Amino acid sequence: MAPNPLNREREARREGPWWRVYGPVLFCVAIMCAVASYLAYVAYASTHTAHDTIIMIPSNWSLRNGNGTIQVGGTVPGGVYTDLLLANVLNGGDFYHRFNDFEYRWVANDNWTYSTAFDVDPKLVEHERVALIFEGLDTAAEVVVNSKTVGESNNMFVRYVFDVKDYLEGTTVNLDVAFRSPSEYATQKYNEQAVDYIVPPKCVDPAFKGICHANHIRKMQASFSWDWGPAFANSGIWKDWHIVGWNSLLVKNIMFTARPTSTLPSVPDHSFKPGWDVTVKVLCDSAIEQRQMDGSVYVSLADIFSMKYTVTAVIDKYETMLTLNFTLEENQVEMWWPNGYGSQPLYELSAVWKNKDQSEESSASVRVGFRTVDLNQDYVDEADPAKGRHYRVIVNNITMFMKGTNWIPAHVLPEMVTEHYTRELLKAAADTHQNCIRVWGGGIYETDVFYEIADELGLLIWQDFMFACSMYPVDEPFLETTKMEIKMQIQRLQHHPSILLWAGNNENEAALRGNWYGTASDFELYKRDYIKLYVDTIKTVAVETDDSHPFVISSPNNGIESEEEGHVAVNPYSTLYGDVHYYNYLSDAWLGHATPRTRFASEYGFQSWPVFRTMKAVTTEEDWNRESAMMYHRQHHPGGQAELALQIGLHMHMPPQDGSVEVYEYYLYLSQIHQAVAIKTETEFYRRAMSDLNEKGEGYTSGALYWQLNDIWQGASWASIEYGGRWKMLHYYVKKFFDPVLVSMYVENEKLFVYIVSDLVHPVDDLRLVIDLHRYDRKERVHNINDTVLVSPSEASLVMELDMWQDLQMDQLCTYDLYDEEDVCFVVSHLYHSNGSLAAPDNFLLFGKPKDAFLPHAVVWLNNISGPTQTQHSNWTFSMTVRSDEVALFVWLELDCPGVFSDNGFLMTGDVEVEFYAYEEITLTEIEENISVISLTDTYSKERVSKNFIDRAFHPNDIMNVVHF
Ligand code: BMA
Repeated sequence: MAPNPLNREREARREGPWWRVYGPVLFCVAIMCAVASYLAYVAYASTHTAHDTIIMIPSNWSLRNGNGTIQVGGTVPGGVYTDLLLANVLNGGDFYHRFNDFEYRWVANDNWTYSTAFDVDPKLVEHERVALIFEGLDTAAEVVVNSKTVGESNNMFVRYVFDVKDYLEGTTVNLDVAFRSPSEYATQKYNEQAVDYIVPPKCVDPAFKGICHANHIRKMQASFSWDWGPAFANSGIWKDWHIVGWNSLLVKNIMFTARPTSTLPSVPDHSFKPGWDVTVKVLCDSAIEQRQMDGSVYVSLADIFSMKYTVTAVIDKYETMLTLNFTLEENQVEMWWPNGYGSQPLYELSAVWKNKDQSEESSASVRVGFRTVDLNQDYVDEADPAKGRHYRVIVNNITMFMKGTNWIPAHVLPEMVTEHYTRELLKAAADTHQNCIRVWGGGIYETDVFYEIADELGLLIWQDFMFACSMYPVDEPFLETTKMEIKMQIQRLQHHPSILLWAGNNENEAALRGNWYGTASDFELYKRDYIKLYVDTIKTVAVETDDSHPFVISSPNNGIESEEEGHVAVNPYSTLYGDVHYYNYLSDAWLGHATPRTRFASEYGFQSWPVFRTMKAVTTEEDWNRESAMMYHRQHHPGGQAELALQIGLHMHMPPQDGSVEVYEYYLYLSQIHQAVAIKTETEFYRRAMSDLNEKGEGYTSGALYWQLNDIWQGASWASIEYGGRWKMLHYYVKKFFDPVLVSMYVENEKLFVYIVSDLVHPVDDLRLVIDLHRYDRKERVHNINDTVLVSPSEASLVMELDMWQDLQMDQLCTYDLYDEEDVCFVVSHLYHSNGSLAAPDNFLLFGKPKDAFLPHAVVWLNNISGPTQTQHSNWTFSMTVRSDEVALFVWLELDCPGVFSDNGFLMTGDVEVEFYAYEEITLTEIEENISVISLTDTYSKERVSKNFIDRAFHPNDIMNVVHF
């Protein structure tokens, strides 16, 4: 499971002494740097072609610490941690090994300088303007050219352009980028602010094991730690950079807005291709200040449209925006659709600037899509405004239920995240029927390639601005840099069809109203600051820069209602307005009785641990105990260990601690079962609530974004995918509970309610719904009820209401010794088309708790493993039959090869055919040697497992390595 370069490197390190391991690594890195520099140049040159313009990207960097005791090679783009790792200054195997976050903390506490020297083409300085352009500096740095300071940075999310024409004396230029320790810088800012008043939190919760004052530095907030991640506060030139000499305009971004010229149909009609009024804004860095400049812009859209515009650029403070309009006729382009609603056609849009005498040109190109987005907040009942407002997403005139999740940084060091890994994670979202990803506000504005992949996969992006779980300063420099950040990020990202909306912050309205950081005694002061930052500054800049996407001030938030209540609502978690983040670790998560019937659930979740194979890579034997220091170290959520133990213990037997590795593995596995069923329960609740209101006006739920998709490291977290890419049990459940058609069951007042929820835009009739009643002690169903049903489009409807005693006859069919009937039986749903194929994934509901249920021990084994074959999913598809001698719960298959199973974590009442889709070439023998299978009753006792193993007569080809170490 290692799509990430760091993991591959880890493998390499295990294999030999450093010189054998690092020799090739360093050689490869050197080659890669040279190739990357060249490719960066080519990439830059291809999107920003220049006639007379000169662009240079010198690549020989070195790195030294504050007092010069450490001097190593530097990588740009990159970061200090990676360079120190490659130079073997940081050791200890895997970057995330054990307590490395503590052991490497000194790196964040030191100052670091990147230096390079290069020869300058004398022609460069002959240009009107010569600038050093950094697409990203992380974070507080002084930029020094030939011993003179040319500029400073203080915001990781801002693009810096430093004028250097007057500093490039001589042929060789020395460039230093001197970064201040991020922790020391943040502390200084906090102290300076505290002279006036404190902008809290004073520090993160001790459970985070983090660094204080992230809110005082414009940097990835989670790099100072979070409740799912470690503190590794990096420094470095983390994005591309170059030196440019130019005379007129340098194109840097293209913004794109398209509005249909006719009303879009309210049911998707893929043959309908409306005309579009298009506005293209070409954003340029100008070589001269405050003048007008004549020239021309050539705009082209794929091979559909091209036009030369003669323009007079009006230059404002070195920045120029050229606005060009055109109209596309009907049938010229196809519409872009979110995942599940149609395809994602993308069109190349390019703009080429040429100055008047055509001596200079510069260009950029982006891929765009044609769609409309809206966040509708109409009253749910015009006649009764007290019932609140909708919060529903409308794309291309279709109201769509948002199914998705929240994205955090895929690694604490952005330079470690490859395009391949980003694609794998986003594809895992799309492959599980998701259509919306919230880029959460404590990470980074993601890479261009992240949004390009989202465009391709039809994933709508709810884009937070990077302010999370804190109060923030509002001094002038802070507001100034924030304005630049918001404007630049919107200008960079706005053209992507995947962008759904902008949101000002994560949970800061809720934090202020709920007094999370002790602000209540000075509420008015902090409220004033809140409004100054998010309303007066961020909202103003966002709305001025882009009028083509909705803007909301916070998440959670009551939308229009929050604004009407003065931006800090009395209850930002209102179920009648806006979105809600809901976490409840104390009540029974498998019942979910306390879940709020919100308009839009933008965060909810439960923790689990990665499986043993993942934990093993960064731990040693002494850590393999759920109470070990290591496990507490990697549990950053305050009270998280106890909450997990509570939730697991509510439903399953917690294996007694005997110090064995098996018991440790069982604990990790049980945590994943708890999480998968808990989030399934809650998500189904939200989906069932999409079509009606209760008497309080709650309902019309229109989105469920669980917390969280991915992991930043190997630790306790809410993620559905482990660090490295392995799907947790939850992610297999996501694929089922987000299916366009869901059969969902729950029990209330001794009745089984069966809903069908459909996101399909067309009705489906002639379906047969079967509810099977099963006992745990026999594989054949004991009763079934079936009916023909019709699935209405975009609707949740109650299709069966069964009395547990009269209809399901549980009092007769589910008795066993002294067990309650509920503890002996469970139900499984099937929905079939008339031709017998499945119209929805099978679903289940356990009436009792497995720990109270009569569960015979199940022996599960694998039979007939074969492959590889080529399928649409993978070139290396393996198939197998999973068998069990009894009903088996939460059957879990595991392999170390990157790839996914067609199903996992399932219930077995008979044989199950499963496929494994390997991402990389692997042989049948490797699969057979590596695969393992476990089910719930294996966790009851090691002895019982081995006894059953010995008792049974197996076919010699059957595989039954119940636990695999
Ligand atoms: C919300 C998020 C994150 C956090 C998660 C789990 O508060 O916005 O800040 O990681 O819940 O606690």
